[in-house]
Amino acid sequence: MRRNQEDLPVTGFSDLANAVDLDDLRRRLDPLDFMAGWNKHEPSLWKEPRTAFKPMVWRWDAAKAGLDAAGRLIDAELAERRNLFMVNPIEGNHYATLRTLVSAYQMLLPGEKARTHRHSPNALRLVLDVADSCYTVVDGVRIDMQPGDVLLTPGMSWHGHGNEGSMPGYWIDFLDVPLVQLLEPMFLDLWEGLQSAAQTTRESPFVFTMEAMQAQLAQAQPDEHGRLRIRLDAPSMPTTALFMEKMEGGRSGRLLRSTENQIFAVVSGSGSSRIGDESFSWSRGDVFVAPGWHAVRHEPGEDAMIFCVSDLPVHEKLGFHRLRVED
Ligand code: 1HN
Repeated sequence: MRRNQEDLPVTGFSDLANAVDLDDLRRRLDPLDFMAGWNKHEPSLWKEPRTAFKPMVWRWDAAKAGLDAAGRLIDAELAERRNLFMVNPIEGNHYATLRTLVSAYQMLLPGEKARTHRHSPNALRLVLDVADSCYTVVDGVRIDMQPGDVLLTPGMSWHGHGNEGSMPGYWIDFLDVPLVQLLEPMFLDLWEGLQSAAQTTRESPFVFTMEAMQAQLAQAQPDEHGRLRIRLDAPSMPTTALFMEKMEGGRSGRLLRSTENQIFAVVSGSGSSRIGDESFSWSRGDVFVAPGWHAVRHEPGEDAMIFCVSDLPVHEKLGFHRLRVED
């Protein structure tokens, strides 16, 4: 509601000047929408990060069963996107997976189209199970999906999906929507139906194929923390860092604590990870998350590959990033 100047309390400075004690002064400041800094309800600063978001795991077998049931009950046109969001179960949250990021499992049935739109949030997907002819159209270019591919749809790029194959297609979406909601530069435009594709390709700055990532990993040297991981070269994604990490069964990693928020998706293999004080087991298709400043250690039970989406570039660009080796 718009407040007019006339609705504002008429409070002269003399009223403040006449305050007899601190309680009285606070009462007189209240209607002027001032809060006395010595009277804060809760501290505004603290010694170390203390995120409300919780470490969590979401299971692919449950998500698949949910999506298959949804496939009987709602079509992609009506749903706009048939997806299951991974909602961090903290008070007051109905959407975000972590403070800045959201992820969802999505499914498209054979013959279905998910109509084209564009929005300021940056999006990407990790392909789980698809057969032939399941694709995304990004700015008029069709990119066919293969399992393990990472497909980018940067902010304000037109994107929609189609499935002309014989099997349902399943993938995991990752977006910086909660960050955009916080900063508020949200824009959305809708296309009429699915944008047609003038060309089809598997070679584009918007797709990292499993073959290409495997080849790059085969050449990679362990990083300073002993991780065999590559960072996907994605300059079109200013808010997220994308990593593919290969792990050897039985070989645990270092215990690392970083300010970034991290979502991990299991591409292959199984194991468990310590996040903060908890331990989460995982296998192919599962998604688990480490909110900022939680110590993380991966403990693969067998050879595994894990994809990570992190808001690291935001922390780095703003000068907030810190990383501590805990062991
Ligand atoms: C979106 O555009 C897609 O294009 C998936 O498939 C998930 C979640 C929030 C906002 C936009 C998609 C999304 C989304």
